[in-house]
Amino acid sequence: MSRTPIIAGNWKMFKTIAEAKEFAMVVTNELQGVTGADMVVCAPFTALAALRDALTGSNLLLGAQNVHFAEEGAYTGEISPRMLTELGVRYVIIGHSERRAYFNETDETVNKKVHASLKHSLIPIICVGEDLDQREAGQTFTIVEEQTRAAIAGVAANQAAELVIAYEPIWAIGTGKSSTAQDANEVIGHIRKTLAHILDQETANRIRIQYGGSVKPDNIGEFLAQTEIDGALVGGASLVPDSYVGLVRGAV
Ligand code: G2H
Repeated sequence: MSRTPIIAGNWKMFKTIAEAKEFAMVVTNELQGVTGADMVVCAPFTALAALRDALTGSNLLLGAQNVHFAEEGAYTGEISPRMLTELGVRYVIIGHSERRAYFNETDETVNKKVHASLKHSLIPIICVGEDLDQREAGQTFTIVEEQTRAAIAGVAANQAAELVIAYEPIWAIGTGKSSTAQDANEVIGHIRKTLAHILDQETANRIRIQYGGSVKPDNIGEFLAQTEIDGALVGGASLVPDSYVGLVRGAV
C-alpha cells in the first residue's frame, strides 16, 4: 500500500513569534506547488496563532508539541485539544521522549492524550523508542511494542488509521548519531506487525510510521527509501528554512 510521506518539524523550545513568521515566509515560498508529502511544522504554543496566519493558503500544516487530555479544568499551564483546534492545529506530538524524561509523561497519559486528540480531530504523532541501555540489552522490539500497545489501547481501527507513529531511538536524538536506515526499517516493520496484531492488517498498512533522530537533508533519502518508513520527525534540522526545504525535497 502506498502511504503519503509525512515530514514533521519538531521545533521543541525554539523560535519566537518573529522567528516563526520569518521561517514561514521563506519556506512557504520555496515549497509553493510542491506535492507528494504532508509537510508539518510543530511549533511552540506561543507561535501557533502567528504561524496559522503565515501558513494560510500554503501547503504546510500546523502542529503542536503537546496537549492535555482533559476538556478543560484546573490544570495550570496546560493546553486542551479544543484550544489547539481553535488555532487551526491539525497534528500534535504525543509522548516525545523529552516529555517522558523531563515531564513525567507515561504510557498512561500518552494513551489519554491520544483519545482526547482523536475526539477533537487532532492527528496524534505518537513517539516511541528505546534508550541506549535497552538497545544494548536487545530490548528494542519489546520496548516499542509495549509503548505502541499502551498508546493506542482502546482506539478503534477506523480512528487508528489516521494516526502517525514516530519511531525515535532515544540515543539518536540530537546526538548526530542516527540509526542506520536498515535498522530503523526493521524496528518500524516490527511496530507495523504489532499494529496488525492489535488492530488488523489493513489498518496497520494505512498507519504512517516515521523515523526520528538526527535526520538531515543529506540522510533523509536513505530513510525514505526504506519500505516501512513513511517520513521523518525532525528536530534540529527543521529549524533552518533551507534545511526544512531540503528535508521535503529529499522526501518527494
Ligand atoms: C528527535 C528529533 C525530533 P533531532 O527528538 O523529534 O530531534 O532531529 O534533533 O534528533
